[in-house]
Order: sequence, then structure tokens, then C-alpha cells
Amino acid sequence: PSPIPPALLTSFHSYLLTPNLRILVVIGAGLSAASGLATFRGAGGHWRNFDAMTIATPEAFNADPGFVWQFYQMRRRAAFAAKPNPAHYALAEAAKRCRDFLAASQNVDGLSRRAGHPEDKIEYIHGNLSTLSCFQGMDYGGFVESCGWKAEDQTQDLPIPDEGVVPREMIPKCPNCKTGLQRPGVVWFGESLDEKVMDRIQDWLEVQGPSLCLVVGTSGRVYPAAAYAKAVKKRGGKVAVVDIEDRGAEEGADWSFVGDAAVVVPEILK
Ligand code: BJW
Ligand code: ZN
Repeated sequence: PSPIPPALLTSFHSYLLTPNLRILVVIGAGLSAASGLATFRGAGGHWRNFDAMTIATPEAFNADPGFVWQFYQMRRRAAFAAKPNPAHYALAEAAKRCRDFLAASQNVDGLSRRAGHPEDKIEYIHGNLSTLSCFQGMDYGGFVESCGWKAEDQTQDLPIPDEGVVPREMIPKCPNCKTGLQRPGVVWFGESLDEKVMDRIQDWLEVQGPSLCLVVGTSGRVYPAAAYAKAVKKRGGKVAVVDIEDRGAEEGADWSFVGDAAVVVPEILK
């Protein structure tokens, strides 16, 4: 039986029929929860008693790159072994059907890509676990800009042990500049998001016309993604939230669908 109140579903479906409706989907870790990947906040959001939030920073990587790599090594293995769930597929299908559709995914697990989500209809605003990039470290003026090296790697396990202290010398060097360290190609706190990606989303937000912001499985704590629903609302668009918690009021949502994204998303986008 559907967990969604029929009247709520009917009113949402009739809005979906609005001619020339533009859709922005904001994706968070809750989308991949049913694929067995841990979310950041709440139960399972901790690793070796450390809050993921204290590990996902350039300062943490600079201080102890081996420790931070052990965390990402585990995350990479889990993500590569996981499978997309029905919600990833439903969003990928909706993206193909709807002309003006854009997803802003905070997830770095690659599951939307593997579900066949069209590449031109999604931006991975926090990067990807499958990407490696260059980390130059710090000098007196702060973080040194990297040489720009980036590579895709879905196979490699780093040559570091899963437990215990890992000396800096064991971290593979950047093959381009030969001085930087290889780091996961994700966006940490305090780092800027890709400018082209930000511009594209900003441009999307500024176009006129009927719009829907569909917020799926994100706690709305991390910016800039946390601001998108309000930006859509401010310009007269509507907001729908799918979350295992009732987060609708917080987002000023017109529709709040409470339940597992893997069940609810396919149902509301049918
Ligand atoms: C389910 C479910 C199920 C569970 N079904 N639902 C403006 C105001 C204040 C601060 C800032 C601001 N602008 C920038 C900042 C600073 C900072 C920030 O936001 N700080 C806040 C914490 C206050 N932002 C940044 O630094 C960003 N950079 C930036 O803006 O650059 C310019 C700038 C810099 C400095 C100052 C000002 C401007 C970068 C943010 C990068 C975040 N990176 C991380 C780590 C990525 C790598 C990795 O994966 O390790 O991204 S942090 C982490 O949080 C990860 C996630 O993508 C992100 C969001 O988490 P998400 O997806 O919401 O997960 P949860 O766990 O929080 O929520 C899960 C939800 O699912 C919950 O609601 C559950 O109920 C639900 N759920 N099971 C449906 N089955
Ligand atoms: Zn380099």
C-alpha cells in the first residue's frame, strides 16, 4: 500500500501537468540510504567516533592525509559496491521525459550516473568519490592552489592500510606536478564549488515561468544547496520535499512526502 495520502498525491500530480513546468531536484544522502550508504547526520553518520563533518575539511586532510584517506577509502568501496535504488531510476527517467529538468546532487556516490541519469541534466555539486585530484598543502598564506590535475579512478585501492597511522610519505603523489598529494575529488567545507556549476544553477533559478523544486533526502544544513528551495519559492515556484523525517515546514514546502525516498520518489513521479 502507498504510504502517501491520496489527496496530497493528486494535488502534486496536477501541478506536474502545468505546461512548461521547470523542475529543479535537490538531492541529498537520503536518496542513497536505501542503497545501503550511510547519511552524514543522524544515525550512522559517524566513523570511528569522529563526526564526518570534522573529516570533510582541507584542514583535516592537511593535518593527517592518511586518516582522511582511510575514511574515503571505506566510502569509495561502499559506493562502488552499492546499487542504484528505484528512486535513482525514477529521477533518471523523469529527467529524460521533462525538457526543462535539472538535478543538483550533493551526493558523491555515483549512483545517479549509474542509474542512467542524463549527464546534461545533473550537476554533481560536491564532486565524486570516483575522481582523484591534486592537493598542494599549505604555506604561510593558507592553502596553496592545486596544479589542476584530475583523474577518474573507480578501481584503485590506495596502497595504505585500513587501520593504524599512515605516514604522509605513503600517500600517492600527484602524477602531474609530482609534489602535491592525491586527494578525493570531493568538495570539503570551506572549499568553493565549481564556478561554472554554480553559474548554471544560478541561471536556472533566474529564468521566469512555473517551477518546482523537489528536495529529496537532504537535511538542508549545508550551503549552497540548502538555499535553492527558498530561492525557487521567492520567485513564485512551488516546493516539494521527500524525506524520512517531516521536513516540509522547514523548507516552506507546498507538499511534504514523508517516507523512504526509494518508495516515495517512484510513486510521486509515476
Ligand atoms: C532519508 C532517508 C531515506 C535518511 N529516504 N530520506 C551560508 C550560510 C552558512 C554557511 C555557509 C554558507 N555558505 C557556505 C557556508 C559554509 C559551508 C556550510 O554550508 N556550512 C554549514 C554547515 C553551516 N559550505 C561550504 O563550505 C561549501 N562551500 C562554499 O559554499 O564555498 C564558498 C564559501 C566558503 C566558505 C564560506 C562561505 C562560502 C562546501 C560544502 C561542501 C560540503 N561537503 C560535504 C562532504 C563531501 C565529501 C564527502 O562526501 O565526504 O558534502 S559535507 C556533507 O553534507 C556532504 C553532503 O553532500 C552534505 C549534505 O548532506 P545531506 O545530503 O543533506 O545529508 P544529511 O545526512 O545531512 O541528511 C540526510 C537527510 O536524508 C536527512 O534529512 C534524513 O532525514 C534523510 N533521510 N534516510 C529519505 N531512506
Ligand atoms: Zn598536482
